[in-house]
Amino acid sequence: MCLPNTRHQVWRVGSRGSNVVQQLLVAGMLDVLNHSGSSRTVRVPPESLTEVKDALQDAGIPYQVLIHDLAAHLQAADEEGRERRSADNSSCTVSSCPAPLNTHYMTFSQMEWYLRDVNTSSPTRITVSSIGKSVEGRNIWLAHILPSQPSDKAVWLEAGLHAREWISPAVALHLIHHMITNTSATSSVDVFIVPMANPDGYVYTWITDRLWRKNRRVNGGARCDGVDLNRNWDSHFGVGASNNPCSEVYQGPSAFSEPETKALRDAMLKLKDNLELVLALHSYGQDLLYPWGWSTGEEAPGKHDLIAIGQVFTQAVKNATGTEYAVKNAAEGYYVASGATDDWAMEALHTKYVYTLELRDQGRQGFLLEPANILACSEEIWQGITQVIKK
Ligand code: 0X9
Ligand code: ZN
Repeated sequence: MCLPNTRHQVWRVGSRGSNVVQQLLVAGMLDVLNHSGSSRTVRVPPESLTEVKDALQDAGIPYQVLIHDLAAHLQAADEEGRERRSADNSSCTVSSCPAPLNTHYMTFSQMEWYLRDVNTSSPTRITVSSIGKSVEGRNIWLAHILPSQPSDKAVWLEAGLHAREWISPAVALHLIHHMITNTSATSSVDVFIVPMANPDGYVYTWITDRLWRKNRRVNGGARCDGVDLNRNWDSHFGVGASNNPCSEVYQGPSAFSEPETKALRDAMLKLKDNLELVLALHSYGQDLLYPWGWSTGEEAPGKHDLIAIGQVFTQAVKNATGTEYAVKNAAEGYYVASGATDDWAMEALHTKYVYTLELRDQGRQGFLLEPANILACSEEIWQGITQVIKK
């Protein structure tokens, strides 16, 4: 059997290589696994090994092979995980899950069991509904956590848009749980949470390829599947993204070509006038990114308030667990990339406080973050969000 990522390698590319790396990413020749720090860690598929090596050598950029066969590496890591998982006593039983899991990541089915259970058991606190279906027909669930008094303020949280960033939906589910068990913190706002915005991609990371990022669109006529849902929103569509279906940052044939982004857009548009905060949960980096992401040349409206409230958030996180998050501009701190949730919310909805939150860690485990982080990561983000909501 040929596993995905067989003979893919992971390389560390020297600090001056970010422009070349960006070009190779857009050309579909590699996948960037980190975005901050001095060097870039990239996954290089076997068919591009020579071209990537030549491009780096031509530019005089040093690189180092960190992992020679990613499939073998992931399999070894999974075996360790499997042993640990079997030692865990899961609180989900077949088709029921009364609380989100702390000791391991949840499958999409387990997430659905949990959402169905809370919807039934806490009808005065939460309403769960489907806002649309994915390419493969899975539901995109929206949890509306109800305030205890009528409110005209709303907060929107999106999670799981990138399939491999497993900590994002895990934290979103814990936030839902905090909000329905600790009613006072969000008693005066309507909170809307989409805990899993890309269910097909997520299922694919469980079954086939743990490092899958995009959705599962079959790109007619192309060799490669998937659209990067954080390049598919109608905000400066196509800037800092790729029109090559084989790229990890493939923007899709047109803005909102994907049912997942359309469903999110339509649900957000209904709340437009009340939305005060939009937060997109991603990983990793421990950074709170504010717009714009599409350009380094223009300042986002209310930039100083975005930074000030961002600092309230990062300070609360630090007070909770000691974890350091940094407030950065998306384009300057990471890279120029358009068509993302954050820029669209700011541009089209005029929401004042819009961020992309890159959760734990800073790259030691990266996308393969140990589930032992779920509880503490959720707790610190919960503290950050409650402090921001109070302001
Ligand atoms: O590249 C992204 O979509 C985000 N980083 S991730 O590693 N989770 O993929 C950052 C998006 C920041 N926002 C914009 N560039 N607009
Ligand atoms: Zn992401």
